[in-house]
Amino acid sequence: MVSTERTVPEFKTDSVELDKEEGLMLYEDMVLGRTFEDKCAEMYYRGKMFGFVHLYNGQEAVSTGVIRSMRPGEDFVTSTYRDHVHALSAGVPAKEVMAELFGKETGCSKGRGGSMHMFSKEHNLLGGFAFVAEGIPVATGAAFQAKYRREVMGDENADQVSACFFGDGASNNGQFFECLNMAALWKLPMIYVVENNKWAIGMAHDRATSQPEIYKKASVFGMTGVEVDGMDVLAVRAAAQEAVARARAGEGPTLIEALTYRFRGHSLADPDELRSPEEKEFWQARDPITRFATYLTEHDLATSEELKAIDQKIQQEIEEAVDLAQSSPEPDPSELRRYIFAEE
Ligand SMILES: Cc1ncc(C[n+]2csc(CCOP(=O)(O)OP(=O)(O)O)c2C)c(N)n1
Ligand SMILES: [Mg+2]
Repeated sequence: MVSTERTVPEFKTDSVELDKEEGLMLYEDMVLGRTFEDKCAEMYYRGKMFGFVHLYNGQEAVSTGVIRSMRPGEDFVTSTYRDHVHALSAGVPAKEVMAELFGKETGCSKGRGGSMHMFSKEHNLLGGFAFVAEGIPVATGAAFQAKYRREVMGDENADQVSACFFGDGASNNGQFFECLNMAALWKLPMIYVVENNKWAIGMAHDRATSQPEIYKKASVFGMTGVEVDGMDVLAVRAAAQEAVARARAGEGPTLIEALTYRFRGHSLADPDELRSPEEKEFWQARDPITRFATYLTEHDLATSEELKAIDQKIQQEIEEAVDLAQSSPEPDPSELRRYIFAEE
């Protein structure tokens, strides 16, 4: 089956309000994600990182569109094992994410986590999780504590929103349904973002679920569910802005289903032989970065020189991140058990 059959909802850009500064910020964030991960692939194949490494190429508009519509560093984010780009959008410096991938002490999880366990207290990134769907209850808990602080303990400043990112495969997991129930019941400030890239390793989404239109599952809980073109950062941003406003106003959670695609195999160890060339070409033609670059130039928000300058700046930043990762020390074996519990 070719996963091109479901019509992607068209997003009309007529009512989009976007100034140059924000346009360039969104572009830069997506380029950062893409360039960072292309470098990861290079470093992985050169034997610089170990274990499984899952890349996000193709899905950048989802991370950027949602996280950059929140208050990075203040609001909460949880991810999956495909977590590097969510960490970058949340503001974790590229050098800390790269060092973590190299298993170094300077990594955001002090080299103890690796690719699938990015964490940053400072940025309220509550983790990448290797277990499918594991971030969903964690983010739901973060949303619960914000609501509890605000409404029960009277802390006016506790208006944080939580977003959790997970895949189409994860949406068949029990934790998804349990958490949607609680979030709707208690009107939690939650945004559930399902990144439907049509595949769970080698399992086609349409073969694995009774209702492939995941956003419709929200209605069972009386929750708002929306589908968006996940290859269009402006469409994702519009859906996210509405969801953030709803959550912040105490009106409860939203389920956003972003229709997207990963341009690489499930992990860097996957030969990616199951997906058809036609399917890959269909989605490749919708590359969110090329598409947004065209939007910016056509709407006189940027020149191609300005975009090129951003590309070069990011390239430089990634080179510096690799240098730091290479030159940093590994964790000391005598500190093997350090950071298992929070330190005073
Ligand atoms: C609880 C659990 N079951 C099974 C696995 C093995 N596994 C790793 S990734 C994956 C597929 C998940 O697909 P999806 O949620 O669509 O995310 P994607 O990889 O497409 O981003 C599975 C089954 C796991 N990591 N955790
Ligand atoms: Mg998937």
